[in-house]
Amino acid sequence: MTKINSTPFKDQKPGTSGLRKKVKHFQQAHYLENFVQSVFNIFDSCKNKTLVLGGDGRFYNKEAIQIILRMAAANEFKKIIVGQNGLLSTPAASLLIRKYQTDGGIILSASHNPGGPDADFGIKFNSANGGPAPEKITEVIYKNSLEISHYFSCESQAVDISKIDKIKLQNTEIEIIDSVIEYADLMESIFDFPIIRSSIKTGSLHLCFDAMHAVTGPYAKEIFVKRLYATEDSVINKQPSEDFNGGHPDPNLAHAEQLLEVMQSNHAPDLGAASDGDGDRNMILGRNFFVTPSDSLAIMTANAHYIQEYKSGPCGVARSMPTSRAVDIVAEKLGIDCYETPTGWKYFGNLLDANKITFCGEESFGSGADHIREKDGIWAVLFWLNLLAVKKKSVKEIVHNHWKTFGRHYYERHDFEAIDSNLANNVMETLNKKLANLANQTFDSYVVNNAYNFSYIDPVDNHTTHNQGIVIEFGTIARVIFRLSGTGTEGATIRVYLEQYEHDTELQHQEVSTYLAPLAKIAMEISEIITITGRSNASVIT
Ligand code: VG1
Ligand code: CO
Repeated sequence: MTKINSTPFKDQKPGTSGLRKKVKHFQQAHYLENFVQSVFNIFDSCKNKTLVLGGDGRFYNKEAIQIILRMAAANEFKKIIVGQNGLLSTPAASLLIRKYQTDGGIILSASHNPGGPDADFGIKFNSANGGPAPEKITEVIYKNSLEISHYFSCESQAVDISKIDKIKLQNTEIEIIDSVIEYADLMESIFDFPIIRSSIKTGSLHLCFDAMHAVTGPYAKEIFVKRLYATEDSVINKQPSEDFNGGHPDPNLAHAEQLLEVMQSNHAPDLGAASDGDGDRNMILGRNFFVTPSDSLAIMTANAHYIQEYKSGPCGVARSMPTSRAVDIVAEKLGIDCYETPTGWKYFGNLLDANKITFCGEESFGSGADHIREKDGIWAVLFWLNLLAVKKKSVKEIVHNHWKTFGRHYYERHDFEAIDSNLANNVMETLNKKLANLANQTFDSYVVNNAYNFSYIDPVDNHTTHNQGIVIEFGTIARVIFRLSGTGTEGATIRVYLEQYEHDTELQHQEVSTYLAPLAKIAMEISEIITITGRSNASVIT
């Protein structure tokens, strides 16, 4: 064991989902090591502690795993469970932590951000419940990172993680496992595979899943092709690659171009789906039809009883604050609680652990349930497949019927990316200053009834989180929300979320951006984004 002196980096505060920086930033001497030791230091002693370790396979994944293994051995961990070849999807990591009751896990991923030597890398710590470490832990990690004076490592050859094996590194046991089978088994225990399989076999259900050259490829092959008999070509871009084949592994209409083309073609399958770099996000498409993630959560909640596992309906649901209120209406009808949390999966953990919710979701293409403590891309796809197989309706029909029953929440997110941080902060400050005087002001035909900076008190442990985004409500009909992203690696990103409810069935089939244009105009006017940042258009609209 070697003790290596080091000095703190001041920028290791975990964001919405772990620490994310450019690869080159992580490659600075001691940078990764300092953060990892800051994580290890949350334990009084690492002896007898076990961890799960893996990542989405992006550039620097392999090197980082070797560094962390050497540090784990020097810190005298009892055991580290590593994904074969260093690969673990985020949902699979969550499953392994829970199944093997480890003391937590380290997931190397920058999720939907691009990969490669000039792109992004990230590291997340998950707690023993399998979920992203809650704020009270990330605050300790950050504090540790500011006080660190040394870390421990050891001399060793690279550990061969390409084969299923158990190896000793000093006194630490390293177990290399293939998570695909275990994850697929869990999915098979939740969903009705025989009914999906028979729909696929008889040709009444076709699927196209886009793994976006990211981590879900092997999982998708095992589940959709091997266990559900979908054709080989139903899974596209299935080979994980260090730079996601030069693409942006973000499952949305802007980045999943190939899938979009398939779903718009004459012979489009019934369900199109994609997942992100680390496999926790999902996009759901019907034939020539896009399902807004907020709607997906509402539809899952309304249709849960069609799935055997959820036949008695969810016990409660949760959504992140900027996620549309579509699920709230369903929850009200079902007579269950609906929680509104800050952005980021870490806020759902307590609610899931306390059995207050069964499903949760975010507008950012994330949905999940109580089977693990992360959002789960393939789970969401299987939910939809199972639903289609049981209901024998198209994706579009299911969504249209949902709107007819519950009304439609038109929804759009406008991202202004890579803005100078000072200017972005200026936008938020300007908004904050206006809040007190916004109530009762009228913008066109919209009247502000409430304007506030969102805070959250966790109903389980009363932990309070402030400054989670600015909300301007126009009654129950419309909202605009502004917040700064916590996952970017370049300048700041301002996210503007637009939501408007339409009960009139005649008006539920408009073009989204046309329908929301008046609201978008008001959002720009109130926030002064154009004047302050000089940007008149969003970089991405999802
Ligand atoms: C974004 C999304 C948020 C999500 C987070 C992590 O965060 O908006 O909903 O939980 O990414 O997703 P932000 O702070 O940039 O808005 V992932 O798939 O990166 O783990
Ligand atoms: Co992700």
